[in-house]
Amino acid sequence: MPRKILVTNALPYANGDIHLGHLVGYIQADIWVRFQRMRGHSVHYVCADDTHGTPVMLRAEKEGLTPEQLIDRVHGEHLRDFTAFGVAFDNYHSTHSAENRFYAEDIYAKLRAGGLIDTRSIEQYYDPVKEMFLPDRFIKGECPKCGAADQYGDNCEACGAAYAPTELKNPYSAVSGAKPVLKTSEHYFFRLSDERAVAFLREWTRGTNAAGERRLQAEAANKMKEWLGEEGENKLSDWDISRDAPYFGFEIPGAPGKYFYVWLDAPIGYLASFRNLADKRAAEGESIVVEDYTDAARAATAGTEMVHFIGKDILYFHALFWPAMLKFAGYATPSQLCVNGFLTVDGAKMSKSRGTFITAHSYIAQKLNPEWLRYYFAGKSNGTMEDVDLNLDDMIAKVNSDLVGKFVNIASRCAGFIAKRFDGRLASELNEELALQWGALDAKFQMAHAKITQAYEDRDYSRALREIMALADQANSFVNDEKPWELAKQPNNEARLHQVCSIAIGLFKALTGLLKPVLPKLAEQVEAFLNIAPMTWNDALEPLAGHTINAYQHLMTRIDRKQVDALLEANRESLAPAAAPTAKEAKDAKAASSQQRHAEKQQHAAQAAETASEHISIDDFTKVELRIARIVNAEHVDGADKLIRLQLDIGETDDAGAAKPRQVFAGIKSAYDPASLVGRLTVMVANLAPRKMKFGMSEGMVLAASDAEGQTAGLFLLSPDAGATPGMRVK
Ligand code: B3M
Ligand code: ZN
Repeated sequence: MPRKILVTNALPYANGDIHLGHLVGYIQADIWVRFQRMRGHSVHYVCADDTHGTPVMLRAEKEGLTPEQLIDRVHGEHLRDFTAFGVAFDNYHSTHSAENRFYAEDIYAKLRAGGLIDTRSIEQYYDPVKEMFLPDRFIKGECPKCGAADQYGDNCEACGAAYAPTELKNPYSAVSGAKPVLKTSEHYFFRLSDERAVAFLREWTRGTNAAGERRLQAEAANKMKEWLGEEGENKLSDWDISRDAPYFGFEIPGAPGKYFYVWLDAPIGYLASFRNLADKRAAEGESIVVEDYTDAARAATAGTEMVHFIGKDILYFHALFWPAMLKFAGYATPSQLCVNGFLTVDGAKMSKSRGTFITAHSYIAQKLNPEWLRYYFAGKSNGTMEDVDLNLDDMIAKVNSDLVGKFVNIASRCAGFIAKRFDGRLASELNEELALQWGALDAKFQMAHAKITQAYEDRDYSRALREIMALADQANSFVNDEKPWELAKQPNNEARLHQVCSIAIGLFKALTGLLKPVLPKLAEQVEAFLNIAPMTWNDALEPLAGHTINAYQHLMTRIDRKQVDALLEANRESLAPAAAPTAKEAKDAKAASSQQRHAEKQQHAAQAAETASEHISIDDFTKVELRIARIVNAEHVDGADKLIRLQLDIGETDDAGAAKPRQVFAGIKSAYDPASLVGRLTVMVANLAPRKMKFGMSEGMVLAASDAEGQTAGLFLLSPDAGATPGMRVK
């Protein structure tokens, strides 16, 4: 029975460019969609721009546009970029659409009828000049903990403290510079803490999809456990779903001047895009029954699935608010969440000054082949939430050796003979010995096929590609052993040459079919060259005996390091002062739990790093309090393979005047025997926020040197010259 799956990708914000960090999740989803379709399943694949909220409103104003004009322009840019990378949505819609308003109002009305909407007065900062309430990210001031200047309203990038914007010292509005005033206003809340919601989410977490696969990856399920707490416990807080005018969004019915918070209608955009798709298709005479996917009862009968691909920073919204909203509005809940990690480039956060904050558009403009990146990202995707690192040298090596050196090479070495000597016709029979060889190779392909199928299903594309490349190795050894270029020079070996090349072309066809979800463009070129219909998953391994193929056309070039350098250069920004960071509204959810705050903080940090310049001021440096420390004790930690527990004397004492060393867990066990450390001096960061670890509190950090890869060359603790004493400041 074919599966009926609605697949979505997270909706990118309509106020920024698509960059390679976005593409990880989109390429992963697109590969899965193409694979499922090749298998004969029915898939609708939709996405949209996430258009609402304060940042879009302010950005439009800055550019002298209406929000509608801004989101129109960005919509075109986003769709252009996805299309260029082969991410082939059936529909790319917008959350600022009639369909989205309909679903948002419908879901809200049903939640309200179900007693899950509350109103409450809350006090919030208000910009008296701009006459608007300020999201946390638009309030700045001095950190209440460490006093660092110019910190955002929710957390301090200097000391890491999290706080409410009202705790900032000398706050000012990042919009107008005015001193904000506290103002009360009525907000609407979705009662996530209702015990019905908690009970439902516990059960939903444990579910599986139609293929029997778990709804949530192991790491996501663990997060859910953490958020939901133990059975009987209720750790969820209600969710603030309204914002006051002025706001770019949908006004809440019956609540003039109140708007749905952008995150309320963002995921509803999945449904809106799907409805819009169905309407477009209906006009072309094709019918998609939307309710079979959206209505809880009908979806259960129809056996449809809804699968969301998202980044790990928005798990909280998709695993708690979203399923609960759908459930209590009578809508079908998600069958599965596929969560991907963040992208790093050459092991570090993407950076504008290094040129590693690479936009999708620049990659295309520099004429790099999008399928190189698809192949590389696929090889780095294993179906978990782990971060993905784009190592540019590694990408060059992989693409050149796997795709050009192994895969394309099979065809380029054999196709010419078929065209020149045999009129483009593949052999229809094999001699006994070659038939045996072919049989053995075919058996290997058949066996691997099942494993590759499972790997794609699991979104473990790296495993799939390893299997496929092992098959390519087999095919290459066959060609290397048979040496068609030598057969071609020998008299009376025409038949063997014909058969050998035909076998090789058959294997090449099979490899192409297996790679097709990852490399759709290349596969299309190969299908044209082989003169065959678009391959499905099951006919990839069908032999081509006696078939006539077309002339071989060049399929793929190698990557040249120069192209990659030019790409970095094109993305490198001068060391201009950091641009105002794009605020993300996700941050100001008042009722956010600390876990949500944590996820958001990670996002802020990532954003800050994206926009920060490479230089820091002396003030930034002096924020780090470095002190000489004496290691007074060092010991192994039970159950930790990397850590040593250190007691560090930096001259601090307790109330009674007794020495009070700091406890620090240091990841230096691979390099040091604890006994050898006792008594020596080193340098510690003394004002790092204390961190609760599994083994106890860690109250700082010691400094050690290591190479870029981390530790292949060892780890080296720093020591001061003779004369330094515990507690001295290092500056
Ligand atoms: N626009 C946040 C993000 O791009 C948000 C996703 C919405 S998915 C419904 O990370
Ligand atoms: Zn601070």
